[in-house]
Amino acid sequence: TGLPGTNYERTFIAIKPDGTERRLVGEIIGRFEKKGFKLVGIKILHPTPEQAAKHYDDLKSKPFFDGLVKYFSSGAVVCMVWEGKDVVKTGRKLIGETNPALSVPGSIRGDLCIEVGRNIIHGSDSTQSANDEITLWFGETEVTNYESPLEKFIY
Ligand code: 3AN
Repeated sequence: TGLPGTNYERTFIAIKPDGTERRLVGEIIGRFEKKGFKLVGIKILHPTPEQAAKHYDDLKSKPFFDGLVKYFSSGAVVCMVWEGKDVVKTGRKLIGETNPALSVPGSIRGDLCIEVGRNIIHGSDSTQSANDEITLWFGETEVTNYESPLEKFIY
């Protein structure tokens, strides 16, 4: 974005209520951190059904939409912004396929969950939806720009 310390693209990652409830927050953050991505925004909140519906607006014609909104607004969600080279695409790889049954071992869903309707984590599927989702969940002052000199060991 041109701001100091902001050299790469960003993605929106959310740990859904089942992930939070199952105490997988540290595990999931650890995987993104160990990969080398930079955490630039984080908060925990209990979404309203309205917020959940807005977040999944592109899926509103799907038969599972109502259940999805109920699930996403059923408890505490950890909302994060992660930054790094190709973080949108690579973040999706770390997460695995939408259906955990098709997710390879080693991926978050492949290792940690079973059901598509309880797949513990969300990650933006494009840089466009990343921007939209970051704007939906975070205020401008809630996402930081900080220099990370140790990134010279990553890039
Ligand atoms: P992803 O989360 O991998 O981007 P999307 O955007 O197609 O996948 O779906 C969003 C969420 O909707 C999924 N994470 C999952 O919780 C739910 N979902 C997707 N497909 C189904 C399905 N066939 N049945 C039930 N829930 C689904």
